[in-house]
Amino acid sequence: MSYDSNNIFAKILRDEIPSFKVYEDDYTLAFMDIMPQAEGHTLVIPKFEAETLLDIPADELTHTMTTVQKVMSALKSTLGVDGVVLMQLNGSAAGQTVPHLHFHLIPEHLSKLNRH
Ligand code: DGP
Repeated sequence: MSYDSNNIFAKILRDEIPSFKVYEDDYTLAFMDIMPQAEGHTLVIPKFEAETLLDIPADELTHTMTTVQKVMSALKSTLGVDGVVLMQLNGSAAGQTVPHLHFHLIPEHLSKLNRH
């Protein structure tokens, strides 16, 4: 499938629309999700033009996962969260709404489990 360079995350990568960036390097960008499922909900994306996990070469994926690991570590230490959900959707049938590969990092607190 051909990559749509007008998708919203491509525009964020080109700084055509604003985002709250938390980490950036030559290969990846991490920024806050505009519709957070929890405080600190962060998205990590490769700069490589991939629509889904099936469209990214292994070396680019390695860079992306390295950033996922760094951001997860930062979320744990700065927010003091107890765990982080890593979520990644491929294709509209799976719920993917933005056609640029992205990883959701959703912080979780143990106290949430204790709420009845
Ligand atoms: P998904 O369903 O996995 O494709 O999730 C897409 C996520 O992207 C969703 O949680 C909301 C977020 N999102 C959509 N548009 C924007 C935007 O313009 N800016 C930011 N920061 N996040 C966005």
